[in-house]
Amino acid sequence: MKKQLEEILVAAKAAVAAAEDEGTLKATQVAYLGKKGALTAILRGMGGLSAEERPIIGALANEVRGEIEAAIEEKLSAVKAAELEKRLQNEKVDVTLPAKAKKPGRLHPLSQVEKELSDIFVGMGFSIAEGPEVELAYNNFDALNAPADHPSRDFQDTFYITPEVLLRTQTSPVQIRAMQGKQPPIRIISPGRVYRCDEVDGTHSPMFHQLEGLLVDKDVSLGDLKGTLEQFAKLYFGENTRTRFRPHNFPFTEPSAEVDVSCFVCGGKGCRLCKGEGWIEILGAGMVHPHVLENCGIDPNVYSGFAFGVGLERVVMIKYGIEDMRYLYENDLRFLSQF
Ligand code: 2U9
Repeated sequence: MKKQLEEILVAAKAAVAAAEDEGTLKATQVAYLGKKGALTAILRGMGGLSAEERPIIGALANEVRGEIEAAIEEKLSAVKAAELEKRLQNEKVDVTLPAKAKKPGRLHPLSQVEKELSDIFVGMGFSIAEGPEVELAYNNFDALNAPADHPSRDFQDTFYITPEVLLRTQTSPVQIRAMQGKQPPIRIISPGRVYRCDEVDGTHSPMFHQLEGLLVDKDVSLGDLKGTLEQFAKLYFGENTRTRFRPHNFPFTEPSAEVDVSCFVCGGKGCRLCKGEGWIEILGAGMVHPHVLENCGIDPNVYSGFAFGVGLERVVMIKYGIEDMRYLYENDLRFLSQF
């Protein structure tokens, strides 16, 4: 029996040494120390031993059990440590590897210019006003002193939804809504989309963007308009920029003007951008027509105002030397990522 016990010990130690994972070690434990295991079978046979032999074999059997248990315990912690080490190796993150470059997005050039212009006028005390793109013909034309036979009202120039409802052709109805709601002082700008029945080409699109401004108060003069737009031109195009007002005609302003700025590339000498003129047309403006004030419930004998409008596509194209407006709508990243 002593020999059998020694053989069991050798075999169990060999099995433990050969085991490489927790499962095999557990199976080895059952095979040697479990209820139906090899050592238990020996202990069961001890009944046939003499009184002298029994304690000796008993002590040896306990010793063997202890050794097998200790071997299993030791190997188990070695296997667990190895498994942990393997997992740590596999899950290792090399924090020194260069990160994947992120390509940050940016605002569309039209949005950038809208923000730049808005920031200047907000800095002068104007608030930003918005309104619907689907408008009443009354707010878009009648209230703005454009009579029923005005050419801009033609079906060929305006997208009508019904005879009374249309896609706004300018952002001026936003200012009409502002005046209908309150008495002066009013100082607002209205950036936004507008729609006209135009064929698409390098300088036309049926949808484009405007930014208009309106100031109504007591004693507002043409001098205030000139000062405001001169200051705007200097802030946007540079301190040395000069402005020029040329007489024009709009139904909603009287007097009206087209406003040029001295060319910011050549300073007025004449170059490719200004087509040799030295001047670039940038804005339309004028004193709000008394009929427009009256239409909105504001007394033109007490109040006066000025208004101006600028096409944002035109400003973007001049600023960046873009020759065809269609680039602005194609959403081609090769174009957009340049701004
Ligand atoms: C109210 C009264 C008057 C807005 C104005 C212009 C002159 C103008 C053009 C610029 C380029 C249109 O996009 S464009 O083609 N705009 O020349 N706009 S005065 O006048 C107003 C607005 C609101 C109540």
